Amino acid sequence: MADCIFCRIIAGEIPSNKVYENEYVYAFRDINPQAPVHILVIPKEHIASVGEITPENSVLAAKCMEAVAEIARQENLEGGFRVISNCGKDAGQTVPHLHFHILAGKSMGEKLL
Ligand code: DGP
Repeated sequence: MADCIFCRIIAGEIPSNKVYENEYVYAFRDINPQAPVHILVIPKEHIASVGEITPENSVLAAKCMEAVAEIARQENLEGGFRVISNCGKDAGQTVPHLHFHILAGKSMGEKLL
């Protein structure tokens, strides 16, 4: 989508700090990190959010999860990491292109909020 920031990052029109890439997935460091390690994993095909995952496109969500595991190995996140996907207004989603935040590098405790 021409007006999607993350589609433009995938296309190389907006610079990003790439962490990982394969045929289906692109991953890069968040511009506004909220943990010492903060990586965004996105499908190369535009899907607006988790709420738009269907039987036809769910393989791309699975590819994102495979990439999360690969990135965790690559970035040596043996201490653990958190994966978050904000979906819609109440969750604070600001970019309407499916993305999974990988947060790591500090102890986050047991509570999610
Ligand atoms: P969310 O609130 O879940 O929609 O998170 C969107 C994230 O995307 C937010 O943490 C900041 C990040 N972000 C937005 N624009 C850019 C950008 O142009 N480059 C990078 N690297 N990250 C961005």
